[in-house]
Amino acid sequence: MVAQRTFVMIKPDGVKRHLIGEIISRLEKKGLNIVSMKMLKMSREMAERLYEEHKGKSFYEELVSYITSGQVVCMVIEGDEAVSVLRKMIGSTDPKDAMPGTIRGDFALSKSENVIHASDSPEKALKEISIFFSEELQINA
Ligand code: FUP
Repeated sequence: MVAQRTFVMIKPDGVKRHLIGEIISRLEKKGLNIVSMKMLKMSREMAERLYEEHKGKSFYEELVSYITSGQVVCMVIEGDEAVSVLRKMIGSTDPKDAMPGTIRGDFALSKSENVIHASDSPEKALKEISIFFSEELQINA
């Protein structure tokens, strides 16, 4: 087993809808470890770094405005193949396509307000952890 770290964030709609406990419970029951966790309101700068790849797209301004609109819960999650395991657990970007049993499949309907974010590659996990946490938490990502 190679422990891997990934970045997971409960988005403003997930926090407002009181889904923090439900989501953390699923991660813990899966056997993943929470290495670090914090609640904060993202600055515009943080949002621009997180969603750098989407700059210039039609939904970019709406995305940045939404993600900075309220508190988020940021986590560093560790486990065997944590990056791909988390991607499977959160489900497809558009919750209308997400399978029942996934977090987006069970709790969301809107593509722009889809409850949760998780890094889509080990490289992105490294980058995204560095936006929110100190560097020593990036190991093994
Ligand atoms: P994901 O990695 O599943 O979060 O998806 P993306 O990185 O492709 O998109 C990041 C966020 O942009 C999504 F969570 C929601 C938002 N988005 C839109 O609002 N409209 C789109 O057409 C695509 C993405």
